Amino acid sequence: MSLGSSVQARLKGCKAILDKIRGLKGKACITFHQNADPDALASAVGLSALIKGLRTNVTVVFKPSEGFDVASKKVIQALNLEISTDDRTRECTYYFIVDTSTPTQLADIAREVEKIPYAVIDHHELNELLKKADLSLYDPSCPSASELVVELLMYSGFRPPRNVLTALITGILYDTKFFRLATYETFDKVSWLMRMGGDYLFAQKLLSGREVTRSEKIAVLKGLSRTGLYKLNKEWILAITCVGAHESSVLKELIDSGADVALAIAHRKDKIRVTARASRSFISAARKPVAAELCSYLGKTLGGAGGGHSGAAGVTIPANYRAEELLKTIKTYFQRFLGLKVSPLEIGRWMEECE
Ligand SMILES: [Mn+2]
Repeated sequence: MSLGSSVQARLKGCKAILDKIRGLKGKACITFHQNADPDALASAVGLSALIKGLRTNVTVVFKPSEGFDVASKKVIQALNLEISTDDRTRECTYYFIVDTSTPTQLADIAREVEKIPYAVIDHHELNELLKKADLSLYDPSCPSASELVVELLMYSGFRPPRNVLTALITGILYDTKFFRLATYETFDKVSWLMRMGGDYLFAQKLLSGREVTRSEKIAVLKGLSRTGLYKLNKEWILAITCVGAHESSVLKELIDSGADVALAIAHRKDKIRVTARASRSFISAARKPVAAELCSYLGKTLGGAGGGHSGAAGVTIPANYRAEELLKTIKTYFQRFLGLKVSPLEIGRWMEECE
């Protein structure tokens, strides 16, 4: 998709969603992916302010599918954001699903969403919710969902309160990894948020002062010590590890240390969660949304559901798969989709740890 055509599609999406909001009645519900990060949080908060601003008689409630992550909790508290959860006295008349690409990411809310018309505002690669959506504002080339909500705000003429503007800056900073993934449009939007009263410095401070807990340090060190290394043909490196928690931190270290693709496998109750990361250089050489495609392939093949972005994705599969079967499926993906042969470099201990 060229940038020109995606701008046009987004304008159309903005217009349709604003028309919908202007005609809303009853109770609008907003939901987003489980363990919501600041991008999901800010998108929801921005959208909620917009709906309330345009339709004072509409009730807006948040339906978090499984709560917020640590960074989001900090943003909510520091900016004093109002998260109005459900009173359950009335049914939702319309749903807005933000920053989410599969029904699985909505956990229990997925069943409810099925029965009610919904709009999708999202930027993930391969979105499975679009098929049944009433309306959508969707652009996988947009680095954050918050930017799509900012576009709605800019287009609507409504000016949200300062704390919401600042929250949207945190959403953008978070998903662009402090502008490393920014496009020129990202800067336009952050500039608009600042001109309207958003506090960039505060947003930045809120996200950067991260303390690493002892359990996270141990998880990272364990994850690294168990890692198995594989060659993808001759030039690329695949790293696989098995951890109990803090997958993203372990994977970040692996990619920073030179892995082109890194996978963390974690047993969760009756499920296995596979989290994937791919380096920028590998994605551009492959010309494919590698992490998202791999996770969606694993989901389809092993009976789960997965998705995400080209550089970061996840999939949940049933717990009855052994590490060896999983590795075989991973090998098939690289061979079939990318024409890359997976061969061991140093297999590490991840397989024993995963049993
Ligand atoms: Mn996002």
